[in-house]
Amino acid sequence: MKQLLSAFIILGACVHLSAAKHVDGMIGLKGHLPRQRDIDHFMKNQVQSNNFTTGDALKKIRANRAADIKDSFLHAWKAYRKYAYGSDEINPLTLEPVTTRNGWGATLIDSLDTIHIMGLDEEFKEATDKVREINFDKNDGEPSKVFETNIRYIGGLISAYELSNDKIFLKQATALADIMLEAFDTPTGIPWQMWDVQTGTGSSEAGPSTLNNLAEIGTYQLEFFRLSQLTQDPVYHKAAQRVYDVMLDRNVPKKGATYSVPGLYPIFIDIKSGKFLSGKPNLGGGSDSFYEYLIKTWALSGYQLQRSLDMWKESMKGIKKYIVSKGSDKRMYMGIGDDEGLDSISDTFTCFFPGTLALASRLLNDSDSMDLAHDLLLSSYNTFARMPTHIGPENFGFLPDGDDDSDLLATQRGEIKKYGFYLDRPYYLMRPEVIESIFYFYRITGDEKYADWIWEIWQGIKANCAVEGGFAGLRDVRLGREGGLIGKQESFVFAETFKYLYLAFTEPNVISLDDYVFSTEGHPFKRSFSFNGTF
Ligand code: DMJ
Repeated sequence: MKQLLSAFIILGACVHLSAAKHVDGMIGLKGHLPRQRDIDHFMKNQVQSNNFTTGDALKKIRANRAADIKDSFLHAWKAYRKYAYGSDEINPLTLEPVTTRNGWGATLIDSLDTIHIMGLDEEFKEATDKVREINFDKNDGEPSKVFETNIRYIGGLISAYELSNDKIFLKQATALADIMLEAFDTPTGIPWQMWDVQTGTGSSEAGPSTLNNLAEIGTYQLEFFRLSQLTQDPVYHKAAQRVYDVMLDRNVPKKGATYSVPGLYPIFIDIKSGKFLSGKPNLGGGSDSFYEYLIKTWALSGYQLQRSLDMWKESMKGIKKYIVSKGSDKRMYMGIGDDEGLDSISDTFTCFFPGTLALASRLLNDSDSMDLAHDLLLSSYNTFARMPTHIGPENFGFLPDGDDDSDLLATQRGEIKKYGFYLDRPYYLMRPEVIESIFYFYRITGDEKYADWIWEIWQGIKANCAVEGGFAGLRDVRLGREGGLIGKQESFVFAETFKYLYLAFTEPNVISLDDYVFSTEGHPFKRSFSFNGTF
């Protein structure tokens, strides 16, 4: 599928619109290119605050906190290094290596940029040598998720290259992306959900073989854009943009159908027809990073990918109207909804959204969105802050303001009264989303209060999740360690959870939001202000 395409000059007097549409995804939803004066306007909108509190005492506290988090990261890394080096994960309770994602070393690669940012030079050098040995042509023999391969491996390698400039990472990212492009060779160009590297066949995790979901078709645009830029080969960007072409071309919002609100997409899609199937729109698992990548891809491209911005704006209208809902505790929640009504259930995945919305509000200079982002941050943080462990559940429900609570169980009513929400799935898997959103608020406002929130959550994580093999999950965040531990430590613990924890206490110019865009897996990619539409 890989083919060489000559570079196109997109901007300028001799723009060839139809070619641009097919090659670069540069045409906006309504067929327009960004205007230079819009780009100039967005360039002025600084993301990070200029108002961070200074002073020696605070500096010392923050440095101690950063050092504490780094020590714990190192503790987990050393356990992985000792018992499971080069495998995808370590079971933090049994200390056994676990193969979950092709067996190429998901934790090794997902951790690289955090190791670099923390200044762990020896560990970085050793890990680099290990990366050199990986052969992506072979795997453990099991089909694996294309989405996860992209966000953890390709994203991790690109980011390691961004920070270290070591060409091995770009070489390996390209080698792997070339293999994964085969998974986009479908009747529509929308990728398979699962890909078997050995046999070169696609499948779905469950249900009909051509089933995929919104997040897993729409979370390539950032990595593939950056890879195209770095390699000067548009093939990756073109494949990722084609997903948008097809989903927009073949689906028209229609009342009474699964896709009824413009910009709010159902979760499930058939990759063969390119048609949406079912699954009420939401911002949680199965959908989340699709929306996240609209605004981030636009920002990463130096404001050139106008269609992504148009899609984001359209989605925002639907999100504000049908997904965001006031709870009985007067906090604003993110439910599951469309013009047929709202399900008042949410999950911790949705909690990435306040941070992304705050970022968008700074990029677009839109203070109304900042207010909403803050309201949503409060309910997200509350799911952690109200627990005795300072750690929130995987899934939670709320009662829309003014609704009758008679459908709820007595325990749920009791929890709503006590916490403002009830716990639906009470476990915790060291997920980063709440910390991530608070991190954005810290960097955007400069308000030390947010760093303190992160520190409080970190105290809960350290007290409840730290074990010999790293950091385990909790069965019940109400009970903490006493309620039982889960022997699972996903690679995102190293890529995201520890990165956001640490960056809340470094100097704010370390991986500034004005210089980098974080991928959904927490991998920073350099923003390209000079990008002119040409690879
Ligand atoms: C991460 O792998 C990514 O953030 C992904 O988009 C969904 N969430 C997990 C962590 O919870």
